[in-house]
Amino acid sequence: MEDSIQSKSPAGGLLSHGYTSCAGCGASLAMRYTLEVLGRETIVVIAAGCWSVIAGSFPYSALNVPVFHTAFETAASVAAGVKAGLMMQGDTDTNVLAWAGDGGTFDIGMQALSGVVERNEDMIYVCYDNEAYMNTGIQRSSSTPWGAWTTTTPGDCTKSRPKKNMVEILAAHRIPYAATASIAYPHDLMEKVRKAKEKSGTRFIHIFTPCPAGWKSNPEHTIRLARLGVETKIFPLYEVEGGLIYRINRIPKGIPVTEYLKLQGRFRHLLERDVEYIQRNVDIEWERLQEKVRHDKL
Ligand SMILES: Cc1ncc(C[n+]2csc(CCOP(=O)(O)OP(=O)(O)O)c2C)c(N)n1
Ligand SMILES: [Mg+2]
Repeated sequence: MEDSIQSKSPAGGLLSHGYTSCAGCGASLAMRYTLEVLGRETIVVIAAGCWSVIAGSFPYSALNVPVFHTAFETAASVAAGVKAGLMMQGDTDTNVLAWAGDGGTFDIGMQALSGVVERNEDMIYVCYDNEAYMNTGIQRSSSTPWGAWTTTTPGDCTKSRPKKNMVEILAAHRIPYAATASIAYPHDLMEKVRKAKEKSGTRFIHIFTPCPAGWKSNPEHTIRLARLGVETKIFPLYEVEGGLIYRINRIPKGIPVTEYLKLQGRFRHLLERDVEYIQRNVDIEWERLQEKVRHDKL
């Protein structure tokens, strides 16, 4: 099989060796797995963020597919324009992949993304979520979880609001396909990209990508954290068809959240009661997600 995780060079040659991420960067693996499935006939539109740097600066590129580097807030609208241009040329085969971080998706790119989804523009949009504006020095985003330290939520002023639920917002748009994925489960992630590739309209994949620099974690723990995120129920793996039909792809082991939190310096200051608060909220959100699955079966 040409496109397999075991390929010698990352993404079957579409992601070159020597890309300039930090050690243990989860977002790099997310791109690798995504391109493994989408293949060479893909144009990637990258919003300002870590991936603007990881891909390299012109005339060099670590990606062996065409890349359109664009402004922070415009991944979705530029991807829609690229798709329109391809259609004008009669090209219906090339995949258009919008690629943005959590800041470029949950915050500043939200309006463009909402417009694209409402018009059901034909593209795959991937948000690689490292839960802060990492490229500019670890500022809080609306994806940063409650209680986390960032440079704009320092000391006693750690994040006091919960993480925004982006998949729910897109489900409310009745998006044809939305899914969560984690780099610790590459087969599930790649299956979701494959599913998205086969569909048309706007398809959204939210990938959980730990960041050692911003999470103050050991680069060796990136995959462990990506796995613990899922197994603690903090970041469940699920998909939504048509904004209405929910499917959970993996039943989490229900590992206590403390196992996940204790590997990260950004949570070092948390007291026991804070950890209990996080656990309670995780359990409530998990119950809510299960309700949505049950509701479909009625
Ligand atoms: C309008 C605008 N505001 C601010 C910036 C500076 N900026 C570039 S990347 C970035 C953070 C990106 O965060 P995210 O989307 O989460 O990606 P990450 O850096 O974490 O990969 C910021 C604030 C910009 N390029 N344009
Ligand atoms: Mg980010």
